[in-house]
Amino acid sequence: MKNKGYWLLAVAVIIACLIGVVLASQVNKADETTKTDTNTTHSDTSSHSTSTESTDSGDTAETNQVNIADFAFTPATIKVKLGTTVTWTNKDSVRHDVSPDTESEDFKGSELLAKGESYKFTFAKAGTYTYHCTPHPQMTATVVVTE
Ligand SMILES: [Cu+2]
Repeated sequence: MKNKGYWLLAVAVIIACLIGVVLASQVNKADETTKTDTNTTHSDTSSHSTSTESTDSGDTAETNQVNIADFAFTPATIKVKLGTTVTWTNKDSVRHDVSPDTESEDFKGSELLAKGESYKFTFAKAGTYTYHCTPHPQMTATVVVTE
């Protein structure tokens, strides 16, 4: 009698597991479809916004002034002529720096800049220089130096 009870229990557990697996797979499928749906709408809106951004002012600004504010370098990409001195000014109360992804004589990084402090560097060699902020590596930007 006891054995029968165990068997029933075992069968019930197996059935419950199977139902669980079937339900889970259905839920996953439903999730995947909703995910792909939202993805397509997201990519739609993002492509729209990027196109409006590029028509407004362009992602690349021809300026030698870069503001560091709200945890971002603005403009993120600047284009300057050879021999230009670029000035970065920190407007955040948090300290930031200008740290070249590849440190060299062509682009030397700054110390940490407190609020209101500036860093100047004169580019003497053409090239595309990417840089970031050491304490906040998600802050990235680019200087394009043309002949
Ligand atoms: Cu920073």
